[in-house]
Amino acid sequence: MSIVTKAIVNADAEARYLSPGELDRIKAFVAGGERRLRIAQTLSESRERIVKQAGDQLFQKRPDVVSPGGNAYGEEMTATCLRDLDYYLRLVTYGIVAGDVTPIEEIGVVGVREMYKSLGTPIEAVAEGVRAAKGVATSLLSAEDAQEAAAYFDYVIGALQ
Ligand SMILES: CCC1=C(C)/C(=C/C2=NC(=C\c3[nH]c(/C=C4\NC(=O)[C@H](C)[C@H]4CC)c(C)c3CCC(=O)O)/C(CCC(=O)O)=C2C)NC1=O
Repeated sequence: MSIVTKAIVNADAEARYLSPGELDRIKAFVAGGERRLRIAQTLSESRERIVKQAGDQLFQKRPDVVSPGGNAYGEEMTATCLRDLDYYLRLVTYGIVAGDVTPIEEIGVVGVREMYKSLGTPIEAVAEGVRAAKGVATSLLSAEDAQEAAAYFDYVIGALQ
């Protein structure tokens, strides 16, 4: 849900007009729209590079995950691991566009610990991979844009801890 939809749902639940505070937040959301779209566009266009470099950094830091017995060992499993990093990058772009972490939460965070536990995937290594993706992604952005994007990566990293 975007913050616009959220504000409308909340206001309608009480059959009231949007409050001045809600209108202010929507105003800020709209004013930042171009910036958020620009960030999402850069990250979408650079997704292959971001995922590749994040994967390289992760496997350098955590060679165990791609070694025999590791959860991402073997070509297919390594590809699945990189796919998960791509999933999280995609969800981060959703959050940035929506100006809200709810899409990330609903699609990729609810139940994620249990899921990785049942797969035998070391969740802290997934978090490490997302942290690496954040580093690569923010290096492609201006300082201001990087700060905005970082918040969504941080949300994912926090959820994976
Ligand atoms: C968009 C929301 C979404 C997410 C997040 C998601 C994750 C996800 N990752 C999975 C597997 C996996 N995920 C990994 C990932 C890793 N292993 C490691 O050691 C590394 C630390 C890490 C990469 C950073 C691996 C290797 C598997 C396959 C595990 C297996 O089949 O045994 C699976 C099991 C099914 C499958 O293989 O596709 C799911 C559902 N699926 C979704 O739809």
